[in-house]
Amino acid sequence: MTRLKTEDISHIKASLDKYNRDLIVKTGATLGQIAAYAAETGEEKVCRNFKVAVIPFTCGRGIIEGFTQAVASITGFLGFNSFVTENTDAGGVAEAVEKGAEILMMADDDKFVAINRVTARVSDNGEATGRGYAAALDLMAGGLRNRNVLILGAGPVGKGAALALAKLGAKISIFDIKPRCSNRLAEEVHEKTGITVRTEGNLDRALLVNKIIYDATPAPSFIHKRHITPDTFIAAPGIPLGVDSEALPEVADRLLHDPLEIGVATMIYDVCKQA
Ligand code: PYL
Repeated sequence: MTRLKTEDISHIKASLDKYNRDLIVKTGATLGQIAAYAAETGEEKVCRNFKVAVIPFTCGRGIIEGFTQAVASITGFLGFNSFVTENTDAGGVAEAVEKGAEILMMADDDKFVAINRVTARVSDNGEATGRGYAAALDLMAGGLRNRNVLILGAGPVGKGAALALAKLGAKISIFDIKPRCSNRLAEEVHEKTGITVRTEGNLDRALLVNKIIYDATPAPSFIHKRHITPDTFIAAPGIPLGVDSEALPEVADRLLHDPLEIGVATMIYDVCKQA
């Protein structure tokens, strides 16, 4: 998971309304409806009485200016009473509990989690992002059952995507720059779902053959104009964007891409949905 920069997220709060309208045009669903679909619940079954605290963590490479504020703006946009704690780290956790927050959200360099203190539900950003984008791609492409989907990247997001896409009935192939990682993910998907997943060895060929592409890699600008056709759909969670600047105009209206929104929305619905 590439570490976000302030400039990747500083626009989020001001652009959530436009981002949501863009999602409706592309998928027919709002950010909340996509999160509900990914969390396998209904918007009406998500408890918005829970208070959300987002806690800055200074460990490792430290605070990303604007990160906790961006997260709180997304959960606030979805109707949750949300705040960023004044204190960081352990002090921030204590402050969150003292201020009556049931939902705690925090990120160090390796993990970004949402925790429901009341129900003990936990959601991890990597897996939730993978599942949230799979749900959005299913809606944007008009259903993925029995359709070929190429997953690029066998990390936490790619794994979340593969398991979610298998559940949606897609015919999955996986490419990772390390073939052993592709093979390991294919084995894990088969063990957990019984579905056989193909592995791809040649990236360029895979991009030319597949029309539905899920870019779960941290690589920039490797999807080129020659890979794009009018039937191409791309899900591209996170930063940087794998689609290069020449290809972007060719697929912009069939591309899902954001630094945080769908992942955070899926996380908060995961931990606030009624049993
Ligand atoms: C969770 C994001 C999604 C993509 N990359 C992940 C990332 O940037 N992780 C690091 C987050 C650090 C946050 C910092 C703070 O401001 O609290 N500890």
